[in-house]
Amino acid sequence: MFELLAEKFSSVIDRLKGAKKIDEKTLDEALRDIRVALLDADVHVDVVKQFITDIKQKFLGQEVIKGLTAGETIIKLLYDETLSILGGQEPPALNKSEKPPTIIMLVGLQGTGKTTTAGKVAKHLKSKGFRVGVASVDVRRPAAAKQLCTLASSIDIPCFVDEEEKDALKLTEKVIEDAKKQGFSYIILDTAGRLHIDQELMEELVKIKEKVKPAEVLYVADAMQGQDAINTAQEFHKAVGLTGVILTKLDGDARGGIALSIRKILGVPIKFIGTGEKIDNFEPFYPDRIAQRILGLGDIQTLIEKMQAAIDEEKAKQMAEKVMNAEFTLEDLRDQIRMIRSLGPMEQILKMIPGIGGKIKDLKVDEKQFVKIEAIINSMTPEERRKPFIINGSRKKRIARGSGTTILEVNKVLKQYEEMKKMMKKIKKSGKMNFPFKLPF
Ligand SMILES: Nc1nc2c(ncn2[C@@H]2O[C@H](COP(=O)(O)OP(=O)(O)OP(=O)(O)O)[C@@H](O)[C@H]2O)c(=O)[nH]1
Ligand SMILES: [Mg+2]
Repeated sequence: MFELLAEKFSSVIDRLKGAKKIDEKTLDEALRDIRVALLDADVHVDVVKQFITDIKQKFLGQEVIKGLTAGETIIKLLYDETLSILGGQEPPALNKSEKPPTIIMLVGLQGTGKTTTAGKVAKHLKSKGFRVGVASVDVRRPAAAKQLCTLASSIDIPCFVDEEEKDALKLTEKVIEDAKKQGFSYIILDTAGRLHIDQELMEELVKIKEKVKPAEVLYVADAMQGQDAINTAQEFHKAVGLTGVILTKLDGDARGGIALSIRKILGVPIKFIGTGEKIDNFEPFYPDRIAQRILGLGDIQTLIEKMQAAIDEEKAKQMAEKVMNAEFTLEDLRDQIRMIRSLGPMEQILKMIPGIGGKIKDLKVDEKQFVKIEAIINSMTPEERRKPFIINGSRKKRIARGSGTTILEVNKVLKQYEEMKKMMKKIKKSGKMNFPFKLPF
């Protein structure tokens, strides 16, 4: 899946990559190719239109991203926009009922993979430690109940059916009542497939929904079905009210347009994907993985690293300038502490420095000390942080109270800061750093 899109995108990306300048004509050409690729992949025409307009507007309305060329900026925008139509970075969570069991109802056209998916969802939740049961209210197909229970027993999950009951609503009442007595966290409810949009069958689904009050009504969509599936999904959404989508058969060689369209068109997220017939061929929907598959994983990672490097370099430069101008304020001290602490525990960081590692076997760094320094600086007003000389007795008292420390400790931080500043002046004068370099705390 997505090979076709990936191929087309990568040829556009290769063309853009090196470009330092991009005029509107080049941009339009690239976007035209992308538009054709998306339409060929069966992405909904409204989604394609919006995608192209957004990228063009964003590119023309912003500066080139720091650290990237103009071409790379477009690639980054393509990635961001793809990610956004897929639903952001993280897989969306499952809705839960206020009190258990949470009922997850699966609906959709015939043969899209509802029953298989019921087993997959059950196994997924069971592997997370939940007690799960499955139930079938499919009265259309005689073998439907058996199919679900066979699948459930293969993964050791209780199955609730009643092959005698032919009335869907009565059946619903019965199986759900039975299942609820078992103290499950989740019950997955498999429903009968509908071949066409059939008013009567839709009403039946609505009634089942009213009866069981599911936290999720998930539309099981076959990714190989293209545009038609989207139109049907809209009908389902209108009639029954969906909370999300599960895309099945993503392992097929179809064009994959539905993955890029369905969330935008329905306004509900894709929660899981099925990637094969086996019960383990199933995973939460990670928009970033799909976006990277379409645009080329390597390309995106390189871009992100380049941006990161540009940002870090910029920060380091600013800091060095401040040091050289001896403008180092308490705010800068706090930033530095935060930065160092974000790297990990202090002892480990110090041990990684060549020449220090072996010598400080017994070194104990009191991490709490850093927390305290931060709290003290946080309790100062911005003016105090920039001009510490204004901090008199009553201000010290307020800062100590605000940070849960003592005046003594506030004094200590101010002294340490002064020492650091002095040290920096020295570095500036001599132009070099003297070792051993002693941290004042
Ligand atoms: N390749 C592939 N096949 C799948 C996937 N999910 C389901 N299938 C297959 O699709 C076919 C139909 O699956 P079912 O689970 O019976 O579909 P259903 O929606 O319950 O069908 P009805 O109850 O008749 O509406 C089976 O052959 C499954 O093995 C998937 O993610 N990938
Ligand atoms: Mg079925």
